Amino acid sequence: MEEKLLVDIIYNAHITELVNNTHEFSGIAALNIAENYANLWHLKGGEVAYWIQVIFIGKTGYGKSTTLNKICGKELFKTDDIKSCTKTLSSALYKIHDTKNYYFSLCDLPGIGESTQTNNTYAYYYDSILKKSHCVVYLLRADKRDYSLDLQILKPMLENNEQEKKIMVAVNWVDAIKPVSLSKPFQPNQQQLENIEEKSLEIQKIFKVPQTKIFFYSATEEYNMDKISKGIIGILEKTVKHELTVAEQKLQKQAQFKTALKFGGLFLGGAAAGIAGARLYDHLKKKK
Ligand SMILES: Nc1nc2c(ncn2[C@@H]2O[C@H](COP(=O)(O)OP(=O)(O)O)[C@@H](O)[C@H]2O)c(=O)[nH]1
Ligand SMILES: [Mg+2]
Repeated sequence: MEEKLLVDIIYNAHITELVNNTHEFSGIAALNIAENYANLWHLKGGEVAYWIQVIFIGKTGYGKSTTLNKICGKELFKTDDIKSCTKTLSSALYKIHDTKNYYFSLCDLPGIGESTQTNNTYAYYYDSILKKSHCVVYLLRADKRDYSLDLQILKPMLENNEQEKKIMVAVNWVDAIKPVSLSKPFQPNQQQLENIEEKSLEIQKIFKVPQTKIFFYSATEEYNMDKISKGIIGILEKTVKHELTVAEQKLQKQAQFKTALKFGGLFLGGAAAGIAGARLYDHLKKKK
């Protein structure tokens, strides 16, 4: 079927820029992208690109853009953008190969919860987004109790056996949980911690999602941002496994032919990629 997803590329840089700001992402520079349909995107001007995609979904005002900006280390995504009723993805695109069109994409999906006629019509849309993403960060708010829209969007995603492994639930606005803590930098007080625990149980029950997939944080207070990045990496280690396995097979084949290809070269990337790449790679080998 013809791919109808459109991406607005709002920023383009090399992966080292992202890694310099979010160290947890160092292994991403080492990802080897399979040139298959799931990873394929068409660039303006007819060029094709292959990319690993992380997408942020959540109701307007929950902090998607703020979170993405913290990860990127720049104000790339407009915050408080209430009128973003387009259904277009906005992407910050980071190049992870010197010659090939291989990228890592951080994507913002605006517009959720602004239209009343939504959901059945968009079920197909969300499904195709899921298929084209390797990690879905679904945002909730720690200080809100209305899950009706999230039940319509997130729950079906979690019930999809093929796609469920891609999803993590990021619960933002932890600082706004009662009773509000006055400490600077923000640290939750004892009662907040208890309320976070209660909230976690509630989310586990409502969405039938395991605790290991739920991450509490605050984007503005920069509390637990590292947990979010590590959560993303944890998911990519599973969902991009195919690509890494293919890379490993290639490596073995080439070793048989006694080519002088260096390990680091096969796994792409600059100097930073080597160690982190090997780590990710070892980790996956151990899992087998
Ligand atoms: N108190 C608090 N405010 C936040 C937090 N995260 C985002 N915000 C604020 O929420 C508003 C909407 O954020 P934005 O990133 O535009 O949400 P988006 O619509 O999901 O992209 C902005 O004014 C942010 O400063 C948070 O963790 N705590
Ligand atoms: Mg936004």
